[in-house]
Amino acid sequence: MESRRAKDVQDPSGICLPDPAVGSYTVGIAAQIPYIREEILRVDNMPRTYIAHLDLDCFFVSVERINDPSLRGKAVVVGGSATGRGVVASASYEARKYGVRSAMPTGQALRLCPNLIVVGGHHGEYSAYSQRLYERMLKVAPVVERASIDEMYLDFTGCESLYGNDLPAYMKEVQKLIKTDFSLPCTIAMASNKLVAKIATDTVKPEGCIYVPHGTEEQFLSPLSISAIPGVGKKTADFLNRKGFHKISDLQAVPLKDMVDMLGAHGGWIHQASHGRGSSTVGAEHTRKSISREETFPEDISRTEELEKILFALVESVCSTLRSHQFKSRTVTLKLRTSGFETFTRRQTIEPTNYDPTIFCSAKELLGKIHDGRKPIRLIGVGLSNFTSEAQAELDLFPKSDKHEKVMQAIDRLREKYGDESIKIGTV
Ligand code: TTP
Ligand code: MG
Ligand code: MG
Repeated sequence: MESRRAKDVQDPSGICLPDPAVGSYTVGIAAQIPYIREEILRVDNMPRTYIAHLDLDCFFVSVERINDPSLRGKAVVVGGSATGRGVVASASYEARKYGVRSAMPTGQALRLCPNLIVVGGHHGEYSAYSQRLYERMLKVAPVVERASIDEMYLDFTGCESLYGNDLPAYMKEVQKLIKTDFSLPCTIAMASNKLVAKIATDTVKPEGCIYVPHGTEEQFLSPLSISAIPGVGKKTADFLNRKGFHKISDLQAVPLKDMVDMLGAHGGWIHQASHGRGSSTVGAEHTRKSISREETFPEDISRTEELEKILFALVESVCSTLRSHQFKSRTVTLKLRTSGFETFTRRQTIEPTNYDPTIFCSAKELLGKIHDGRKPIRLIGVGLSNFTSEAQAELDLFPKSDKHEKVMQAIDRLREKYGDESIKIGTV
């Protein structure tokens, strides 16, 4: 039988790699795990990447404190009711001293902390703050990626001299700016990649600021608990603990092959993460193929009118982002999760638009198809995709309503000047 010899193939990046079809065992794993291949392809003489991860501190509580300053300095949670129903969405750091945490039943939180103040949520407001902060951060960093309602990555690569060759000091300025202009406390971590920056944020919360110098990633991670790695949930942590792994340094000592044998492809990811290797690609929102927002409710909601109210706030938020990038969307997706964790999605194709009422009508219609007005719902989300530029949409033979566009442009200008709450569109 003809023996197959590993032959080199020229990768488009210019680096020679063994042909995965005939490669060694390591290449076999690498071929199954795309990010390992990505690591191999990374070229050394690239500019240093400076990625900041920003996460607002006890976000929902912080917004409530803006509206009611008497809540400052107190043990407060947003979510659930004073009678103990529902779950905690956000807990103030004063409440956390008693062991109160997000996702904990409010009744349990009240038992741990009898003086706890329980506040209902204002979801539209949280989305509005999130949107305004994102738009402000687009003026601070050249590329910004929103990771959730209260966190984002900012890519400062190449901006060192612009900020006095002291980006870590500039992060403190950004933190101050957010406190002054938005009255929101936040934590910022800067590192060479998104993973290390995200892990670092949690080590200095609240109101912390940290820089993990390039080349010290492994050292920084080694004393941390394995559960600090995003993706190491309770199940994986318990499994690894049983095997005697507690700190990230314990994982760093395990060869890739053993890690993959233990946990499959997930083990490959954990191996990379434990060594502080991660992606430093920060995606600008306008390069994304979709824009979506979702809300998990502190208490399940069944009433259609209530769901529609929240849905409208979400639609306003996604449409405003869409317009800021001069895009129109052809596809509207609605997501619902029931109290029993069943998730439903439905989508609809419409004429390209970025007009809130049109997208809301579509989302409302989708909601009517999945929700019977009785089932308790814990999460609702809306997504827009299948984008076209505003200019392209005009060429797409769809009649364009000039009047609607002018109204929305005027609304966006007013919101920019006076804030998102300054003007509201009726949902009737
Ligand atoms: P997080 O950033 O995870 O939490 P946080 O901002 O309240 O606190 P931290 O200082 O630790 O960052 O989530 C952001 C918001 O998302 C949070 O304020 C409320 C909401 N949320 C939920 O509704 N349910 C949840 O289980 C979690 C974790 C968050
Ligand atoms: Mg937060
Ligand atoms: Mg967060």
